[in-house]
Formats: sequence, C-alpha cells, structure tokens
Amino acid sequence: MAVDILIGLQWGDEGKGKIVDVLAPTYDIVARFQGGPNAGHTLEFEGTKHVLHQIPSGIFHPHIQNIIGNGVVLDPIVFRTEMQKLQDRGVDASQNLFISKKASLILPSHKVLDRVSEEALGTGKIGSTLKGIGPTYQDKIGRVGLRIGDILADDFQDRYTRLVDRHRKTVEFYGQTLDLGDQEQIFFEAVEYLRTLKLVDSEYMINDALNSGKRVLAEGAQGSLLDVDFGTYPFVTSSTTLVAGACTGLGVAPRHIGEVYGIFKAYCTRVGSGPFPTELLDEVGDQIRKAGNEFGSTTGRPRRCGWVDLPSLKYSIMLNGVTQLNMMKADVLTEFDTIKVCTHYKLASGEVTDQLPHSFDTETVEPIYEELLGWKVDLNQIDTVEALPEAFNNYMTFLEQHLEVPITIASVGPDRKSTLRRE
Ligand code: 2SA
Ligand code: MG
Repeated sequence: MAVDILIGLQWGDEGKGKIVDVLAPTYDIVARFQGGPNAGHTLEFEGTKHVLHQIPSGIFHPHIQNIIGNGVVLDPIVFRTEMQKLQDRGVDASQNLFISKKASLILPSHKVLDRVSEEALGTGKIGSTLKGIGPTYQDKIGRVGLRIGDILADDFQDRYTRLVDRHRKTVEFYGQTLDLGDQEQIFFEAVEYLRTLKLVDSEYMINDALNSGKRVLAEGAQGSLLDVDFGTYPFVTSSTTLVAGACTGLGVAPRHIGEVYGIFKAYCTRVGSGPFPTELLDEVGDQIRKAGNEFGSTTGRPRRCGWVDLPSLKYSIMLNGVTQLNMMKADVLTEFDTIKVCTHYKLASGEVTDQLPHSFDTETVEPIYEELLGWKVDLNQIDTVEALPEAFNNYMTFLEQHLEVPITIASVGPDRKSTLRRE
C-alpha cells in the first residue's frame, strides 16, 4: 500500500488540519514528519474548535494510529499541555499515539536561543514562532542534539547538561545570560510523562503497516514556500516541508508514495517576515484578514493577506508532484465583487514569467493579475457541488487550467461538513 501525503502549497495555514481530519477516517495511520510546535492545525467539528501543534490530526479517531515521526522536533512541555487539552475533551491519546525514538527533543534552552538569535537579527529577523525550531534542527544537523530515545538512557541528565552548557556559551556570545527559571523543572516533569507513552521505532511500524496493506496519511506542517531549500530563504522554517521530507521524516521509500494532496487557500497569507509578491497592504487585505480570521493559531500574530499567486503554486505543485488540489476558505471571498488572481510576474527587466526568481531580494517582481467575477453568495450555506454558483465554478476552472491539476475538494466553511468533493 501507499503513503498518501498532504502538503501545504503556500506559507502555511492553508487548512491542512481540517483536510486531514476529513480524510482521516479512510486511513489506518496518520503521521507527522517534520516541524513541531510551530505548527497550528485547527480542526472544527460538532461546534467546537481544537488546535493541534505536534500531535497528528487523526487523533480524534480512536481507530487511527497517530505517529510523531523521526523528522519532527518535539517540545515535551508543549506536548504535555496538548495531551492535557485532549484529555479535557475526553480524548485519551495515550493509546493511539506513537512517538519515534529518533524524533528530536526541544529543550527550554533552544527556545532561548531562538529568541536571542531573532533579537540579534533585528529588523532582518525571520519572524520565527520562537518555539525553538531552528536551534533544535541546527543541533540535529550538527549531530549534537538529543532525541526522544535518549530519555530512556541512564545518562540522559548528563547529556542534557552538556548540551545546555553549549547553549549557555552561545547565549553569552549574543551578550546575554541563559536564565531558564522554572522551565528546567517543568521540562523534566514533562520528560517523565513522555517516558510513560509509546516510544517506538516508527520506521518499522510504518513499513510493517504498509506491507500488511494498511493505509498511511502523512500530514505536512507549515508550507512549501517555507521549505528550507526551496522556500523564500532565509525567511523559511528549518525543515523540509515538501513530499521529500515525508521520506526522510518517516523512513518511507519514494516508491511508496501514492496520492499527494496539495492544500491551498483561495487567497494567500503569510506570517513572519519575507517576500510576498501579492500581499495587499490596503483595506482589501484588512477585509480578507477580518473575514478569514487570519491570525496565527500558535502565536496569535495577524497574518499578512493577499491574492492567490499562481507562479508560486505551480512551483509548489512541481516540487511535490501534487496529484489533487484542495482549495480552502473560498467562503472568505464572498464579499468581493471581483477577485484577482496573479498569473505571472513582471521582472524589473520587463520580462514576464511564471517562474520564481532565484531571490526576491535582488529581483523585484510585480504581480500581473487577471480579474474574475466574484460569486457574492454565502458558500457556507451550500452543501452540494451542484448548488455552487457559476462564478465560483469559473474561478476553480480558471485555476485548474493554469495549474493543470484537478481541484478535488473545495472547502467552503470551517466545519467538517462544509467540505465539497468534486470527483
Ligand atoms: P520557525 O518558528 O523557525 O518555524 O519560523 C520560521 C518561519 O516559518 C513560519 N512559520 C509559520 N508560518 C505559518 N504558520 C505556522 N504555524 C502557526 C500557525 C504560526 C502562528 O499555524 O498559525 O501561529 O503564528 C508557521 N510556523 C512557522 C514563521 O512565521 C517564520 O516565518
Ligand atoms: Mg496553521
């Protein structure tokens, strides 16, 4: 059997959590393969909203095994709070959640490093979520990091202390002192709790499952344009957010990859710094932010808003080998008489292209738009594909013609039930 993969095609917050939740019932395993507490996957059902950060979005289905893969960076403190919040909702995740022993551990000092590094960058800061993601991946690649499996070793405390000593020196290099306050104690309590859970060799678990005919869904976090290689570097996250990251972040071979769901919003948003060609700094942008409630689900930061950007979507589709598109939050655009779509960029030289420049710093791009008629119908009230307004169908057809991949799901509201399948 195959691993199907769900990927955000923009700068994150495309609505991946909702789609995983909708698709999950047909899978046996849902697995996260990269990122960590910087993610905020929002699920809404039965009138309530739930935000997940590190736990896979299949957790509300007791028959699904949820895996936190080796490519993830896990913060035990945030994790414990997440488990508690699930418990408060009557969900006992301890039975159907499995954590790779090879996943990386975020220490309290990683979060301090994240902050001092951002402070040192000043106006050039990345706009990191300050969850310690970058410093933890640095330690992983630098081969000095700690992993989940290490918490089972007798010398864990010593290794922890050695790593924190390194971090202390780095913090001092930035002219600050490392003060962890009560965080160390909270960390060790959370680690103690982690020890009681199912810590596994998830690469074997997943491959055994595939060999026995089970279905696996890999849940991407952040978005393709935040990928450490192909995103708008350096304004990116520190992991491979693309399909390729699912291979290394779970231990599955490329030949096992099946469907690739590319999730995008009917418009576009970005949190943090960095280029955003179609950004709207005017009242139209404000209107989208308000209608779409575009505030970070992890940090609460207002998201930057703009029109949908086809050159960047084509790029993400190419890098991921997307087989199906899922368009999210179209209901947010209901108020607009016309809706713009960026089809090409005009470079400073006058050249018109639908490819991304090497760098948005050295190359100024001006988006070229086509303007389409808005639908002016509250899509939230619609529950069949047949009832969709013509202008909305035209919008989807226009995008499909440019992107050359079918839109198989159109989401027209936050709830599970506002999900229209177009197959
Ligand atoms: P980091 O913390 O090192 O990964 O930050 C690096 C950049 O990646 C961006 N980033 C994100 N962008 C959108 N959504 C993300 N998750 C949260 C959410 C964000 C939030 O789902 O709402 O709540 O603010 C996410 N995570 C990382 C980040 O903004 C930096 O530009
Ligand atoms: Mg999010």
